[in-house]
Formats: sequence, structure tokens, C-alpha cells
Amino acid sequence: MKKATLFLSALLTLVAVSTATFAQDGPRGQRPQGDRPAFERPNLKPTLFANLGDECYTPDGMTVSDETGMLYLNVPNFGRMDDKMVKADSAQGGYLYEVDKDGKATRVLEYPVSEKTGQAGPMGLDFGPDGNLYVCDNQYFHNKDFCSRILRVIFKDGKPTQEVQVVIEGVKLANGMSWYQDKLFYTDSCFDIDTEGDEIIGSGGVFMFSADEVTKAGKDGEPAIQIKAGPDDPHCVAYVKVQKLGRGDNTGPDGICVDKNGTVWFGNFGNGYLYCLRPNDAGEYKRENVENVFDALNQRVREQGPNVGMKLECCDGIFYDKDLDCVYIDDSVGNAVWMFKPCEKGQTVRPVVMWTNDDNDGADGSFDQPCEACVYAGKLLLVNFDWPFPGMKNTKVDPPGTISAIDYAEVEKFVRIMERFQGPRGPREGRANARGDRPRGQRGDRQQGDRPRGQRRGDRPSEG
Ligand SMILES: [Ca+2]
Ligand SMILES: [Ca+2]
Ligand SMILES: [Ca+2]
Repeated sequence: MKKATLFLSALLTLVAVSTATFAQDGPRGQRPQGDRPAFERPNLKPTLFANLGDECYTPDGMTVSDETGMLYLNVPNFGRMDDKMVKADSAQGGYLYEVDKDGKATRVLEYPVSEKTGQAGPMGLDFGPDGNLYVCDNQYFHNKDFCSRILRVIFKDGKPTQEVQVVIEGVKLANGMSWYQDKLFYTDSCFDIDTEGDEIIGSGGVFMFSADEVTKAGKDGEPAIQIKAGPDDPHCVAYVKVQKLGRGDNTGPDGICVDKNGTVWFGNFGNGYLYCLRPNDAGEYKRENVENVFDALNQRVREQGPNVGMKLECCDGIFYDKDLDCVYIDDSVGNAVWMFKPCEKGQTVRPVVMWTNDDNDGADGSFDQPCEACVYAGKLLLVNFDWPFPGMKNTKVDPPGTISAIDYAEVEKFVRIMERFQGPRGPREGRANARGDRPRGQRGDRQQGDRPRGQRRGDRPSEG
């Protein structure tokens, strides 16, 4: 009798625990299967964090100062350019802003223009070990002849001075930037070489410089470092080509971030391919160690409900969240933010959509071509580039510039749930193939829910 009661009690406890777990997992108490999260994610709906005012059309890179906790935002203002690629007023319009925790944005610097182009295009930025701010100055839209630069904004007592120095010259399209310990990494999105017929339409890379080299250059009588960007430069630690996909955009590496293990993650703007570069045992970054961790052409269609059929075909800025050990991807084309967990060597990652919305002006905080992310003021911030290219959800420039925000507590809940499906189980694609090898009739019905009706495993996008 006593034994039976104990057994019953244990059973009831087990049922209660299981139910609680399932209730957390998804709607109607169902346990999600495979990579199916809750169908809708109203708790992740972005709200307006900052209205950047009338002089800010096209905001881009963001970084937070470790020293003061202040958010810094670069604004290249490409959206103000006329058909001759000249900005609409006498000011060249490349600005640096401080954005406080309430979303109040204050312009603190107007970048000096390039002598060759008369323009400034400040994009990715990050603080160096010397406490100064390093900046990708993208001149590609004004002049494709290696006019882009890496700049240094001198900081004193945690505040920017008006002094800006040129550190590296000869870059093609300087885009994303990340410092990791004593190394500076940045992406160059367009080498404009090695295109092959209709299939391979672009190329680009990742460059690495030591702090020793970079922090001395361009000051105290030292000249700027001169390179000619391309795979032949010894600083080029990753060289990738862009396979035509979707819109047929030829832009290569854009977003870049470095995780807690020193692994560099980056992705192509033009087609959404994702890569990583792990340091070898000697701590060196070698081009032969670049791994393709997301094959955008052969991606499985996932999601249900409103996101059905959505694919990742654009990687703009990316951000590593060290607290949750995950990476957020800004998808400029799809007006979306995606998340993935870093994978082990030889595996692939599985990006999942957090939020996407249709074309709109961004005034209510909805996405208007998100391009960079960071965690700040208890929120995941996504800044909206709002300078569309053909084939994007965003169709027109409608200032003012905006920063969207997603409640970080909700982001954390989402990532905790999703990481159960993103763990070290090996590549999803590999498992799908293994299932496909089985004789017909042996597949479980359950697994068919993983993809929308009418789509077969291995289907490729019809476009491209
Ligand atoms: Ca970018
Ligand atoms: Ca817009
Ligand atoms: Ca807008």
C-alpha cells in the first residue's frame, strides 16, 4: 500500500514537471518538434528606441564603450546622396552620435572627408585597446578605386575629441569591424575580382591587423598603413566568393564579430552565406581554416505560420552576445533579425528568425532595413539603415533614421528555448540526409512537420 502511494506520488510529480516544461515550450502545451518554435513571437515585437532626427537618414555601426557605458553610432548618410552620389547639402554628412540609455541621440562629431572623394562614409566601429575609437570609412559608393580607410577618433577621458586620424589606406569597401584582444578585424565587402560566369558574381574578405601595428600608425609622425585590398595582401585572413542567389547581389563579407573563444564569425551581404575562422592551436588566424557554417543556397526551409518559407539570403551586421553565447544577424533584405548559436568545428549553424515585418517607415519601431545590432540599456537594439537596394522588403528612404529595440528579457527567454534545438547535435543538414537514406515508408510522420507542405527536402530556391 505504502509502496503504491509512493509510486503514485512520484508519477504525479513526474507528470507535473513534464507539463510545466511543455507549457514553457510552446503553444497549447505542446512540445515543439525539431526546430519548430512558437509560431508567433509577439513578445519579440520591436518598439522605437531612438528617433535620430532630421539630419540622420542612414545610420549604421553601433558600439558600446566599456569605459563609460555610452553607445556610439556611426551615420554615413548615404540616403542623402543624389544620383551623382553626392550628399544633398554642403555638409558631407558623415556623423558620430552618442545615444544615451533613454534613446536620446546627440551628434558629437562630423567626420573629415576624404581628399579624393570629398565625402565620408563611417560604418562599422569599435574601441581599440588604446581607448580610441576605430572606424571603417566606406568610400566605395563614391569611388571604387581603393579609397576606403580605417580611421581613429581620439578619445580623452572617455569622450571623443574632434581629432580624427587615418590609420589604414587602400581598402575597397570597409564595412564591419571588431577588435578582439590585441587584434583588429574588419571586412572588405567587394574585391571586384575573380568572378566566374553567372555563378560566382563577387568576392571579399576579412583583414586582421595587430594592435601593435595599428595603434602606432597615422600619428606622431608615423604614416598610415598602405595596403591594396585583395587576397594577396598578407593581412587578408579570409577570402570568400559570392555565389549568385536570390536578388543576385554580389556583395561579400559584411557583418563580423568574435566570440568568447576567439572564433571570428562573418557573413556575406549579397547571399547570406555564413563563415567562421577559428584560431589554430598557436592562436593564429589562417586563411585555410575558414569554414562555411551556413550554406544559404541549400538551406532547409524552416518555420511555420507567418514566417513560412522565409530564408536567410543576406547577412548585414552581426553581433555576438557574450551573456547568451549567441549571434544575432541583421537581414537587410528580409527586414528581419535572426539568431544562431555558435557551432563546433566541422558543424553548421542553424539561424532562426526572431522577428520580421513588412515594408514601413520605421516610425513605430518596426524594422526598416536593420543593419547592425548590439545589447544596450536592457534591450537588443537593431539600427535601421533604410537605404534600399532592389529586391529588398524596404522600398524607400523615409527619414528620420531610427533604432528599434526588443526587450532583452524576452530575447533571453527566446534564446534559452531555442538553444535546446541548437545544441551540439551536429549539422541539421547531415541528419536530414541520414533520414533521406532510409527506405521509403520508414520515415516517421512526425518529421514531416519540419517542412511546409509541397516542399521537398533538398529543393533549391527557384531564383538563382
Ligand atoms: Ca554593414
Ligand atoms: Ca524605408
Ligand atoms: Ca525610415
